[in-house]
Amino acid sequence: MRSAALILLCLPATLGAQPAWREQALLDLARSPHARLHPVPVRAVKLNPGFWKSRQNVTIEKSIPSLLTLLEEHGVLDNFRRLSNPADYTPRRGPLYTDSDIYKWIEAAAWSLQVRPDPKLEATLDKLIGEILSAQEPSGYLNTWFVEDREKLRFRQMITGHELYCLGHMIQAAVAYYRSTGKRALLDGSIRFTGYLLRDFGPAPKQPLLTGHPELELALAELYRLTGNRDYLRLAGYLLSGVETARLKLLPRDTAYTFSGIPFTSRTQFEGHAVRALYAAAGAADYWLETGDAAYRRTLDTLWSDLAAGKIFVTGGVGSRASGETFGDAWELPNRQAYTESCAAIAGLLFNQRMLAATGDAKYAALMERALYNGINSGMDLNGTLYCYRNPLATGSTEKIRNPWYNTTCCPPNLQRTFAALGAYFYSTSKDGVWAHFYDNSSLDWRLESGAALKLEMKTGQPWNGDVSITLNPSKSEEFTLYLRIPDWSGDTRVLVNGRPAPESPQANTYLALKRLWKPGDTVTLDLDMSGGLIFANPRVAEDHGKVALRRGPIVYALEQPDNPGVSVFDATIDPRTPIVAEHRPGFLGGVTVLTHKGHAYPRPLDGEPLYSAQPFKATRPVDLTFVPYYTFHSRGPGAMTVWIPVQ
Ligand code: FUB
Ligand code: ZN
Repeated sequence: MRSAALILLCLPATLGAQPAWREQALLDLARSPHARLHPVPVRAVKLNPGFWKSRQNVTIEKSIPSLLTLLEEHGVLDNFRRLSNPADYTPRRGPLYTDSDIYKWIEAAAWSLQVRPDPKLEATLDKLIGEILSAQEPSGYLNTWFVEDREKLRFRQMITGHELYCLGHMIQAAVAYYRSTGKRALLDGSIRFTGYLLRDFGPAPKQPLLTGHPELELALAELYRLTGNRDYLRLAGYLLSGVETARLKLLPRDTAYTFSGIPFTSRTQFEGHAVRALYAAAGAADYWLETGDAAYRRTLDTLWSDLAAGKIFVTGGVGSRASGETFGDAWELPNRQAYTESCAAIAGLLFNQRMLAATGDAKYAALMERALYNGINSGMDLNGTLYCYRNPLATGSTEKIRNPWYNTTCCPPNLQRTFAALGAYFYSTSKDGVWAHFYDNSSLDWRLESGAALKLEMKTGQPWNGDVSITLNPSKSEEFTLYLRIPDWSGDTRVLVNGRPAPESPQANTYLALKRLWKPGDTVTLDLDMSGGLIFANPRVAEDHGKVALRRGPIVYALEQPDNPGVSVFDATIDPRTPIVAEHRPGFLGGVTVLTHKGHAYPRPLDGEPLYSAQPFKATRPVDLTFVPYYTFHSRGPGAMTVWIPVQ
């Protein structure tokens, strides 16, 4: 194992000139030496009317404003105000991590300003940021929990205390607000707090540090990218190096649960708290993007395979056990008991986003897409005011999964920051061209890395239809490569360039590289294979054995009670010999394609049948089944729902 001190010495001291704030990407890898792909700024991508535009609209118009009201009602802002006003005797409210909720909300609102400038919202943000910073101590320390009687506990409860988790979200909010407005107040505040850490904490003889809830690692990497100050990356490396196990007297159960405190590079599987583990992996991927450390790459590959081979739900959700909010064993993927926190799916998205940037391998984009369209999208309802903490794959008739508020309200602003910035996940550049990762109506207004301006317009019926048309408008004719993601689900994809078949045949789950002299007005069309259909789980997934899930394009479907009167969704079976028919219903659930199927149910409802029988139960009663996109589940209120259906 390399010592922390050695790791620190190996890092070069400076980073080249940083782009102006308006030019900085969502994840700014422009100068990251080990990034193959470079994300684009949020403002460079406009989502046009279509699937994601309506989700983004509802986020900006309803979800972000209504959550601020709720955060105010629950005292999250007052927790700061009371500290700067000695006459205010209001007690602190909420769990110890509420500071992170307002920071995440600020991040979401900040990204939204790039999508839709809003002077009133910006003025609100300025005011809130002023109030938050008024509570910052002269030392730079800022946390509303570890004050007054609890001041003596600062950095003494590092497994559970969330101090560094809150700082991580403060930094991310500050970076977003700076990139959206050029305003530095919150950024300077977060730099002051980070400076406080750097002074007193680190390898011996300084005091030891543990993130406890990883998140700061990602934030420090981004703060390094923004400022060029390598000390921030060194601190991330120190946290990931996990060299303080002995000084902090950490037990194996602590380091497993928190996914911190032992060398990240010694990890061989995902375990413990799912959000913590996946944020740690995202932070470690950031560290690899900056350092190229091969041990990190090996560990990240091992962990990714562990996730993809046995620990991710078909919806892209993650986290099998509600108790402790943890990963389970491989293939332990329970449907109704699934914990699958919205934040865990988002953390998985962030991990895969970084792996994709490092490698350009479509397998990472496939997992991003699976989560985005399903297990993340389900986290916020169609009206933008109800949220899922858990996103199970089956519910009973009375489970209330969608709620306006959670005392632990980490998920709502996490969903908002994802949807507000979503366009920037769609495209990247590399030194040889431009990459399209996902397909929706959108315009890219950015530039190639040669410096030539590039406008690109994408028109599509995705995710309901397979047609995609892309018009490229480079400022002048230029040779570069257009990398098009051929989705893992599209077995037979046709690609035409200016009406002629692409020189190479597209392969599912790869990027098709179209290198040519591109001229203004050139067009590319894709015909994605929407035939879709059944998904079978590895038989080791005991819960799904003998069952199938339905998928069409990137969308996973569910059988919900309101669409299937006369049969319990738990008594329905699929007949694999009978077609699954897609039918678009423009006015239904915001406009969706439903799937219908002539399946079978048991002659009598199973809840009236014996628990055990010497004869097999046979579903012989023909029934018409209608499936809706999983992400819309419970749009009509709580009710029975299931993704996996037995095959008869
Ligand atoms: O602990 C802070 C947040 O609350 C975590 O990220 C979530 O999993 C929830 O436990
Ligand atoms: Zn959450």
